[in-house]
Amino acid sequence: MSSGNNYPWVQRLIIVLSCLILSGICNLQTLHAASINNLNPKLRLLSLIPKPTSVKPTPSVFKLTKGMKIYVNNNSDDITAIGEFLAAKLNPATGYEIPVQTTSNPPLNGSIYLAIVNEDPSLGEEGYDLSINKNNIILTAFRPAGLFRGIQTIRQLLPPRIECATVQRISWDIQTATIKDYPRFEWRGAMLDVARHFFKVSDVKRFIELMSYYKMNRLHLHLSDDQGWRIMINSWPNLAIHGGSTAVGGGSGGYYTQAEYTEIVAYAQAHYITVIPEIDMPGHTNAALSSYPELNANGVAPPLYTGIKVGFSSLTLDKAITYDFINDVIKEIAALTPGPYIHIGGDEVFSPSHSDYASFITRVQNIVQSYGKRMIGWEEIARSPLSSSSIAQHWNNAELARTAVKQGVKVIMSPAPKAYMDMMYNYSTRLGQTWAGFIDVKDAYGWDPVTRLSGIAESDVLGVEAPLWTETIQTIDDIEHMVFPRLPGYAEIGWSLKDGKSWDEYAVRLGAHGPRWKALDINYYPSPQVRWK
Ligand code: IFG
Repeated sequence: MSSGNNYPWVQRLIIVLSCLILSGICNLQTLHAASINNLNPKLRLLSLIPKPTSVKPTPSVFKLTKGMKIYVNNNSDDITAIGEFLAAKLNPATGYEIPVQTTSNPPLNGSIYLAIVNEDPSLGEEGYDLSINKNNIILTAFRPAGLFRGIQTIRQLLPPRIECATVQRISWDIQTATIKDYPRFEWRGAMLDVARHFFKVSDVKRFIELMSYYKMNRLHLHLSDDQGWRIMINSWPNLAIHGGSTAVGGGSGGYYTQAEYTEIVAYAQAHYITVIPEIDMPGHTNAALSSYPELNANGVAPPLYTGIKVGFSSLTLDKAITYDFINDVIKEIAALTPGPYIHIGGDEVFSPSHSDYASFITRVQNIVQSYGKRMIGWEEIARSPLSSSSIAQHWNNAELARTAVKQGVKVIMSPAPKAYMDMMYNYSTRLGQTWAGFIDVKDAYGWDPVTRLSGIAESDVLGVEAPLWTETIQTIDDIEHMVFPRLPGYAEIGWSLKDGKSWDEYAVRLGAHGPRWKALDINYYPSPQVRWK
């Protein structure tokens, strides 16, 4: 009887080869890991990014040891989850299985102790005190977010190979020190444009993971544009089904179901990052207009658009259905978004008159507020009277940013010539655009959100956000190439003290993060402006 079993030796060969390849990958990973510079404990302490408010080294080291424990001072779910987060970051490379336990006693030898203490409001929402002693580590904060930010510091104090996914046989030593740290600005963010090209949930989670390593706390998702509508709206399903079916270049596009959007929001929350959804309007709306003929002035739906022009589309401001559409969309997105913000775009729309545009923004602001959210818009919204609870995002027009501030509105600083991560680094960059100029690593670091524009005071600025527009960006590798090494600089601009900042000093610290990015398998641009360790 002929059977598929005529060549048992072939199957055996396949099994042997598979084992060799698999072990090879592990060995390769081990070889790869062995090439990662461990740096010495003191250098790691002096290479923290963002630079802490205050660091006082002391002359000893603490070592992670097998059998160590993580203790938390109260067993609330969020504090325990932070302990578990830290354990999950330490276990793979150490091979330890670090338990997280609750204790009300003082920290025990060899342990890491996480505690919420309510005596020190000066630490605010995200500040922390980190005391690294020869016998234990004590991390305290006023709020859970502060503990979470402090954990990122602990990670950076360990050898870079702590970020490897396989067991590394090295000493897990940390320079002893006392650190007091808290952010300068409350808004330290990045924007991912998932409309020009769509990125699946796991890519967005990776983006969140990498942002959180540098204490960023705001993820702005650009969910709709001319080329794509990326979130299901149950009352207008064709927005995603038709409007999400392509992308720049004509690819297959995609969209998040409401469950997937909820999954992204939850993952961000676990990293103490607030998600800000943007539905861009009235411009940048070809995907929506193409999905519903009735949204168009002439009742005819335009074709889907896969190019990269801007400014050609607009909702029909004098049609009642336009405001039913906006109300339904914002209602559903507000219900899915625990954060207090809804971004309504407002950029690059040229057909309506300034007064019609202003009336539109006023109506949209009322809709957003009716669902208990604060409206954010690109700075063009300053052409309309604004509630002081609304927020303007500066990108390209200083006058409009100042107009917003004059209305008592706070600004998020995203100056295109400094913060647009889709700008090429230099001539050699194979991805990105150049309309706002080149932004090399040094340019990305060398500016301040308050002095960037005249007429803007520190109290007017919520903080900084670095957008990654994706006309030319298609994969997570592309994202990582444009975001690293520039993102840590934005994170530092948002977190660290302004005084005493210098590129030369920062560049040395940044160079010491190359080994961490190798361990994290980040596809970073090895800029010649930095001396990589
Ligand atoms: N400007 C557009 C974006 C994007 C960008 C690319 C804003 C607010 C140019 N609007 O930036 O949609 O196309 O660099």
